[in-house]
Amino acid sequence: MEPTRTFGTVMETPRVPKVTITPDGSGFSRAMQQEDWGQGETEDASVRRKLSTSSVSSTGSSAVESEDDLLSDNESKSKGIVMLEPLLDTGEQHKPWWKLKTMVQWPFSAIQKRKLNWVQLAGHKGNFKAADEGSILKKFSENEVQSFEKLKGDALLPFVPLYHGVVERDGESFIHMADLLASFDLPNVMDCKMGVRTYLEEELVRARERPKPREDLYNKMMEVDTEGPTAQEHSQRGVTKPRYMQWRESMSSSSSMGFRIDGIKKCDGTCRTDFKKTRSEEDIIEVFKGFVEGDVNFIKSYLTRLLAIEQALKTSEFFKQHEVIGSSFLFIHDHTGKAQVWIIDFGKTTTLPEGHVLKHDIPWREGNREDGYLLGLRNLIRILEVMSS
Ligand code: I3P
Repeated sequence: MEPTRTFGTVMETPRVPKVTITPDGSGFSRAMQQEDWGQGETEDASVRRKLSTSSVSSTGSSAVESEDDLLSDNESKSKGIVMLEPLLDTGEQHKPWWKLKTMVQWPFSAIQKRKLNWVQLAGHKGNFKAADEGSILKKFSENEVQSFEKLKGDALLPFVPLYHGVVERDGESFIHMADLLASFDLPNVMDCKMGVRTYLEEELVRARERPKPREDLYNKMMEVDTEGPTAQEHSQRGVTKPRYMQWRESMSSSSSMGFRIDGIKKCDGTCRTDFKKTRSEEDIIEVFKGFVEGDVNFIKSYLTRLLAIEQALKTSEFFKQHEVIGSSFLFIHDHTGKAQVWIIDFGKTTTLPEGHVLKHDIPWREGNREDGYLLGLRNLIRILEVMSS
């Protein structure tokens, strides 16, 4: 029997298989089947085509493209499908892209697992390609590239993935960056999306001028709360993107706390994104406890790192001059005791006009572009302080 640590204590308990919950609301778990890998060339090819004709990245899509352009891609994303390209030693460019439900148990061998350890969490459904050992390629996004360029020499540099520049692969542009998981052995990963607002003001303006109700977002809303959509949204079976995002923020802790837990991947390969209604401090603490399996040392390490980030933000010019939307903290730890927090995803991080700076800790009113990032960080710090004491 394997010892399982609970918060503050160590108990002997049988190892219970982790529940795997699909983000598409199907509500059941299963290991990934062979058919998930080889499903029809046609669908793969069509998704690949869509990807290759757009600059969609995990977070940068909406700023640059209309909702129309994104819809079909979003349909697959909203079903929890992430696109991964296997890192194989030979012929990798001729293999089909693998379709993976984000919520599956990994059926990979240990070596494959290690090679795919950069698998992203839901909520960051960007398109990644394998690169040289210790690095990954992420679908190009102008905002993200500009952010990385400006972060060179900024106080935040030690907290963001190492950026190696933009590279071309198979006719597409990718951002070449460090694989944050590479130095971990079977890492546990948690993604917390920062900010009280997760959409850009320009998305709001666009939706107002040209409302585009989306059925996939309506369905996602219905999966969580059948009373979520308004009568009109029910009748049109669609909700606009900002409306969905605002609803997501209010259902979770984004609006109230300035951050939300978006996904967790444990070292056993199980992955959860069913945190849409995780809003209260108590619920958040429970999730953190489960994530670190009761080991308060991880909480302390995370806290130390968040405090360092808070200090860096105070002097960061980049932070002052940018509206930081949809960026996350990636919490990573493994059985060796190593724990880190990284700031990731700058696809929706936008430069403010000359002379405009943000406080990041005052309420958002349309036009002020405030993001509530610091509110989120302070709440996270406070919660971890409570836990570590
Ligand atoms: C998604 C999440 C993503 C967002 C995506 C949403 O909702 O808010 O951040 O992508 O929009 O569907 P959920 O977490 O409930 O799955 P962006 O941050 O890139 O806007 P999308 O469907 O337009 O990709």
